[in-house]
Amino acid sequence: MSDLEALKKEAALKAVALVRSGDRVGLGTGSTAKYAIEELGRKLAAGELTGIVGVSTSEASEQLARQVGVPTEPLDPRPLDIAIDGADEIAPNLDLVKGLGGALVREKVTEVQARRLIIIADHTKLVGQLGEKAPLPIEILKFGFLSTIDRLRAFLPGGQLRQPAAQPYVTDNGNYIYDARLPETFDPAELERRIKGTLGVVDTGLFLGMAERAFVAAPDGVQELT
Ligand code: ABF
Repeated sequence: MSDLEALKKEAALKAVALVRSGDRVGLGTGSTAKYAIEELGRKLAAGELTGIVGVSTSEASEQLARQVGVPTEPLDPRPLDIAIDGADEIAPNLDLVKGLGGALVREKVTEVQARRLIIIADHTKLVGQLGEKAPLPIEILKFGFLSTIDRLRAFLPGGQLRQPAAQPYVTDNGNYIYDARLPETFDPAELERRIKGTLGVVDTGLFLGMAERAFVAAPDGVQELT
C-alpha cells in the first residue's frame, strides 16, 4: 500500500470509530470511502459492531458493501445517524467540493439526511479556498446538455463536459457532468444558488455547511477539523 493509501485508510478508521451498533450509515464513494466500507465490514464480522445498515451513495459502493458483508437498504424514508465520505477539496470552514468520483447527486441527497456527515481525506485535499485545485463538478441532464453548458459557460467559462473517452461520462442517474472552473473569488452560497437556478442543472458538487467534521491524514498524524 502506498503512503497516500495508508493515510486515506487512517482517516477512514477514525471516522468508522464514531459508528455505533444499530446505526444507519451513509456509505460514501471513492478510494477513501472504500476503506471506511471495508472497515465497517471487518467490524461487523468481528462482532465489534452489530445491527448497522448502510445506505449507498453509488452503485460502486453498493457493490463493495455487499462484497464485505455490510447490509444495505434504500435511503427513503428514515434519516441517517451518520454518513462517511471523501471529498475533493476541503476549505477551512469545512465547505467542500465533491463529485470528481461522479456520485455528487446521490451523495448530496443521501448526506443531507445524515445527522452527522464525517469527511475523510488525505492532506492533499486541504485548500485555502474552494476551486484552488479541483474543478467543480455539476451534474446536468443529458437532454439539451449543450444548451445547459452554454448557460453555465456564460458565468463559469473555461469548464468542460466530462468526457474521459470517446463518449461523455454518464452518472448513476443517467446524466452528464460539466466540470466547471471556479473563479478566483466568489461567494459559495451565491454561486450555488446561481448554478442551481440554471435550467438543465441537476445539482452541484458544492457541499456547503454540511460536514460536521473531517479527519485529514498527513504523514505526521490525523488532524480532526470541526
Ligand atoms: C467522493 O469521492 C467524492 O465526492 C469525491 O469526488 C471523491 C473523492 O474520492 P477519493 O477519496 O478517491 O479522492 O467522496
